[in-house]
Amino acid sequence: MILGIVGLPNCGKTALFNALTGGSADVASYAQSGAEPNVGTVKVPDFRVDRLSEIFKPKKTIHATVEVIDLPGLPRGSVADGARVTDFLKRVREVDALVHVVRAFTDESVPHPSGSVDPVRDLQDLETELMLSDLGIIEKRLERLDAALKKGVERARHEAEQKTLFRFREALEDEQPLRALSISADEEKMIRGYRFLTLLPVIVVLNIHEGAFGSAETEALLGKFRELCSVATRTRAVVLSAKIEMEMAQLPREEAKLFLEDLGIGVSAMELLVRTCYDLLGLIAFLTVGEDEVRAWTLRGETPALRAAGVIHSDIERGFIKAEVIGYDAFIEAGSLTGGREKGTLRLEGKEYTVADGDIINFKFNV
Ligand SMILES: Nc1nc2c(ncn2[C@@H]2O[C@H](COP(=O)(O)OP(=O)(O)O)[C@@H](O)[C@H]2O)c(=O)[nH]1
Ligand SMILES: [Mg+2]
Repeated sequence: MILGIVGLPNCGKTALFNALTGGSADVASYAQSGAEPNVGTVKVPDFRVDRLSEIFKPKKTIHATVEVIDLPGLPRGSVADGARVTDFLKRVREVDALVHVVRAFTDESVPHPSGSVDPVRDLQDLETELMLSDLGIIEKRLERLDAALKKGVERARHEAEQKTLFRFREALEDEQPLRALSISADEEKMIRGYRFLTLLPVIVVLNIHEGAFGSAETEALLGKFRELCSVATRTRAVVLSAKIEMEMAQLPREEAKLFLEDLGIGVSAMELLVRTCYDLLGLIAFLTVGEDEVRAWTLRGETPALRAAGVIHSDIERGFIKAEVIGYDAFIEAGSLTGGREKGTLRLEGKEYTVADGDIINFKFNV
């Protein structure tokens, strides 16, 4: 899972990156330097892993992880400008979801590229850049399709693609992101290679001033953003202060928790974003346990046991025999795997079994 942090320059992308990864990349300097983007790893918080680790006392405890890339700022007009966005476009094609940071904090010492703080405008400005990027790809492809159709090669396939791209172009010209469209499985396959940016799920982060938590203004703004972002278009809006969170990420865990509570912030930015991301992408975790290792693995929801096995190792998928499964809660209730077996809550499942969030699984395989 890779999250790409996007936004206009100076909106707090690098500050958020540092908050998420506990890193200390230079704020503000990257946009100008043209260096490689910051890349980091976030450990997915999961109390079940912590508890299982206490019970099994394994040699290794491994949480699931999410990769984060702090992408170059995308100023207004940059897609039309071409050259300035090559670096951005190259890196953004790797990501599974976007974290779109929108500046809502005021700070005289931090210049705003558009001269004033206006979150709704900025949200639309960046979205426009993404739409223009997709539109550019579509226009180019349509020209080629036109040429191919004139030659009469693979007519049916090319016509089908053209029809889809016409529909996409119309939506974009109507200022609708592609993720708002319903796309058939066939179309999905046809266009996968283009990696359209407005097809990616988006978490919109309202980056507010550290003193603005819970204020009427913040609530109103969040309400407005929630209206603009909807589940149907695979977009969620959250609010945080990247600057505070960045400082917090440098503190010992307990201290950070107290500090956040003092400020009236329930969960850290890292937890908030990871949770929102799992929810938005329909991700779940299953667990493996033992004396050697307690570990969490990430899966898309609705995944059969056979594919889950493949997430651990292709050999386990290839030689799959059965999965021994017990839910986390049932395990805690039974006190042990043996206890679960006696109660019948630990059971054998086959290849087709749909893995549930929190399942503790032991795969039986033979290669
Ligand atoms: N006051 C305040 N300043 C912030 C906040 N987030 C970022 N900044 C400041 O804004 C400047 C630009 O932040 P940076 O993360 O480098 O922005 P980027 O260009 O989007 O990566 C830095 O000086 C940050 O310290 C915030 O929530 N509050
Ligand atoms: Mg930056």
